[in-house]
This record gives sequence, structure tokens and C-alpha cells, in this order.
Amino acid sequence: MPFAVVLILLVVGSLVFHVFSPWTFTPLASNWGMIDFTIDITFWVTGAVFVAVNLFMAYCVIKFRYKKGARATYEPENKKLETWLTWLTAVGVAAMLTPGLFVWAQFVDVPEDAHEVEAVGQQWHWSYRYPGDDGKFGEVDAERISADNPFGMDPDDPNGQDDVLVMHPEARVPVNQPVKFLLRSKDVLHDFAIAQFRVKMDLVPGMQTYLWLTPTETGRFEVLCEELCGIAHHTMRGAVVVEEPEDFNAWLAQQPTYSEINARVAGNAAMGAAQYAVCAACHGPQGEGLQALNAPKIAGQSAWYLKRQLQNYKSGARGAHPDDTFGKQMAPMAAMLVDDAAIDNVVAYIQTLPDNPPQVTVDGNVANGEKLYRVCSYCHGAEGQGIQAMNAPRAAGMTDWYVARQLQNFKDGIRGAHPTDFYGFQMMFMANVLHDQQAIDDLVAYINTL
Ligand code: HEC
Ligand code: HEC
Ligand SMILES: [Cu+2]
Repeated sequence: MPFAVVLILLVVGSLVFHVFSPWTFTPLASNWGMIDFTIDITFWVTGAVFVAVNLFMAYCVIKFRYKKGARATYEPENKKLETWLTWLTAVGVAAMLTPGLFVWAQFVDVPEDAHEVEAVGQQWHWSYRYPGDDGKFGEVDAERISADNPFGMDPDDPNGQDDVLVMHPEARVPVNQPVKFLLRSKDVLHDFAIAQFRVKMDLVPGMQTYLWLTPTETGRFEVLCEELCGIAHHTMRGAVVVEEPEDFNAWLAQQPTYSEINARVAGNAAMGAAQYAVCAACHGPQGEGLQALNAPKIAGQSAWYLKRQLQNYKSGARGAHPDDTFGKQMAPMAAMLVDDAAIDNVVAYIQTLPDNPPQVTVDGNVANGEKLYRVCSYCHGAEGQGIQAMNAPRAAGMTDWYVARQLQNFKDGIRGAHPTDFYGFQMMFMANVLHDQQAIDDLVAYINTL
């Protein structure tokens, strides 16, 4: 009897939960209402079967429970019942599968007027490419991928010169126009998914896959990598911003093309030296860092990372959190660098500064720190040297008290929580594996040995 009650409660509980659950679908923002319809049918069919089977089981448990002296009769065949069950099952399965076939037929049939965006996945972030004014993508080849050519573009292909390269994980598309996402992976399997659009597709190294949709709402929608196998795919967050065509065109026009990126002049260290005079007050004349002023060592840090941080401080992606006491001191300094050329120049100057080892100020259990560092090494390198392809900066040989504070800031959401701080966001997930101050100290003590 208690078992029958449990079965009935299970059914009632599941139904109540389904109706009142806080986990509902995100509002639909694309043309794929058919996919919701398919899922609804599946819910109805499997829900009805679930209720029927479990209630039948409860009924049997009650009806045929042990009675003294009662004997069961053996009745293996029942033609009528079997015919009924076969037909019901066939109808149920067909009801679940048929709409899926219709949706799939539409899913692989891309409208002629769809414009194209390429989404490139790599461990662990997204970047995007638009075909430019000629509407044609240039040739790419995985063999050509390098730090200077992250898309593997063919420098001699005329179609590629006007390709627009978006190096960060936020793409934009115009509302109410069909868009085809071409999907390419540089390394392992990834999966491009946007909940509000109801679409997802795997990225397979060595081949190009695609999906298409027509966004019907403006807004910012999160891109998730829904690949399960491998570490850190959950940190591969990005976004697709859907906006009015005018806004989209204005944005696209501002993005650099492949040939513009190639034509960029390197920063001028001599001009940067003048700008650095201000920085020296806090970061020290040699960029060695001054703990008394909470300013870290920046000499010896990679140029790409310094540039991105200065841009983040300027745009408010970093240093704008109300509790970010030290970031707030830095943000107005970055604002003094008027344009990208000024940033390039000062960074070029910082690259000329000597890379002296800083004083060690943090100690902890190195053996424990080594264990904790294992996961970090995927992105920051076994020697803590930093890996540009992972967007992860150098951590070894930098000011240790600053590294410790950043980990705490990531943990507390003081750094990395801004919606356009794409890479800081990733670190926020990672810092959460460090449970307390002791873990941070142990880890930093280990980094000090690298
Ligand atoms: C008023 C003091 C001050 C001045 C002047 C200053 N900074 Fe900073 N800077 C800081 C502090 C404090 C931090 C650390 C912020 C934190 O802890 O989050 C910082 C952080 C940075 C970082 C981030 C380093 C990292 O590893 O993430 C960079 C890059 C940087 N500063 C460059 C500069 C440059 C270039 C200039 C000159 C244009 C400059 N700073 C001027 C105080 C200053
Ligand atoms: C999935 C890749 C990934 C992993 C794993 C990872 N990081 Fe990071 N880390 C990053 C990225 C990307 C950044 C740069 C964030 C930015 O641009 O603001 C970063 C930034 C940092 C910074 C800030 C450096 C500075 O100069 O401000 C520290 C400190 C850091 N990571 C430490 C760690 C530690 C310790 C671990 C292991 C617990 C770890 N990271 C694991 C990707 C990763
Ligand atoms: Cu992934």
C-alpha cells in the first residue's frame, strides 16, 4: 500500500511541478515556433504515457495485493489488448516524430536571402567573421592559424580582404532577416546554442556545419557551448545582439576588415614613453609595480593582454563595479589614452621595460597549490607563462599580492561580471574552484615557484 501511494504522489507531484515549475522556456525570439510545438507534443505524449503507466501500476499494486488464499491466474495472451497497445504506441511515436521531420526539412533548407555569419569556436571562446561588402568569405585554412592570423585567412585571396573579423565573442545581426551561421571549430567538438532562438548545432573540426534562423526580437541573447565532453565548455559564453538594421549596419561599418587589421601600424614606444610618465607614478618607473599604491607589475606582461585591459578599463567592462576600489583608480587613467594608437604606443613602451622578478609577499602550502593549479595550466600554461590563444595572461613572475587579489575579485564578482567582460567572465567560473583565502594563498605560493 505505501508503494502505491508513493506512485500516485509521484504522478501528482510531477504534474504539479510541470505546471508550476519556475524553469520554463525562455521567451521565443526567433522563427522556430515549430520547435516549441514539437517539444510540446513530446511533453503531451510522454506525459500522458507517464501518467497512465504509473497510475496503472498503482492500481495493480492495490488491486492485486497479497490476500491470504488468493491465487493468480496465468493469462499470457490477449489479442485485443495487444492490438490496442500496438496502435496506441504507433500513434504516439508517430505524433512525436512527424513534426520533427517537418522541422528538420525546414532547418536544412536555408532561405536564399539569408545573410551569412561565420562563428568560430575554439577552447574556450567564440569569434565571428562577416563576408564584407562583396558578400563572399575569403578562403581559410587551419594550417595558417597563428597568433597574428587567428582565423587562418589566406592573405592572397581577394575575397577575404574585406572580411570583417570580430575577435571577441559578441556577434550582431539585424532583426527580422534570416541569418545563416556557418560553424567552424579550430580544435575540438563544440556546440553553438542560443536558448531563445531554439537552435543548436555541433562544430566539428575539419568540417563546416551550419544553422539558420530569423531573429524576431531585438535584444542580447547568450551563446552557450553545449558540448559536454571536455573541460570548461561551460565557460564558453558569448552573445548575439539582435538590433534594428540601421544600428547593425552602423556597427558593422565600424568593425575592422582583414586588410585594415593587416595595415595597422605597430605601437611607437618613443611616443608611448611620454604617456607612460603618468603611469609611472603608480606602476613604478620600470613598470615593476608598487604595492603601497596597489598598482601591479605590468612590465613583462604580454602586449595583447595589456591592450585588452586598457580597453576594458576605458569601456567600463573592468573597474566600474562599485566595490572595485582599485579598479576605480585605474579606470580614469586608461581614459586618458585617447585612442587605440595611444594604447598601442604606451603598451609598446611597457614592452621595452626590464622584466625583473618581483618580491615574494604571499606564502602558503606549495604542494596543495600545485594540485589546485592543474586546471589553471590548461589556459595559463604549465609554467604560468600565459597562452594568447586562450586569452589567458601570464601569472608567474608577476606581483603575487595582485594575483591573489584578482582571484578574490573574480570570486566575489567584482571583476568579470560586466556583460562585455567576456574573458573576465570565464575567470569568474574558474576562481570559484578556490574555496577560501587559504586555497588562494596556496595557489599563489605555487605560482611563485614557476
Ligand atoms: C593612480 C594610480 C595608477 C595610475 C596613474 C595608473 N594605474 Fe594602472 N593600475 C592601478 C591599480 C591600482 C591597478 C590594479 C587594479 C586592480 O587591482 O583591479 C592597475 C591596473 C592596471 C593594469 C591591469 C594589469 C593586469 O595585470 O590586469 C594595467 C594594464 C594598467 N594598470 C596600466 C596602466 C597604464 C598604461 C597607466 C598609464 C596610462 C596606468 N596603469 C596608470 C593604478 C594606476
Ligand atoms: C578557461 C581558461 C582559464 C582557466 C582554466 C583559468 N583561467 Fe585565469 N584567466 C583566463 C582568462 C581568459 C583571463 C583574462 C581575463 C581578462 O582578460 O580580463 C584570466 C585571468 C586571470 C588572472 C588575472 C591576471 C591579471 O593580470 O589581472 C589571474 C590571476 C588568473 N587568471 C588566475 C587563474 C588561476 C589561479 C586559475 C586556476 C584556478 C585560472 N586562472 C584558470 C582564463 C582561464
Ligand atoms: Cu566548447
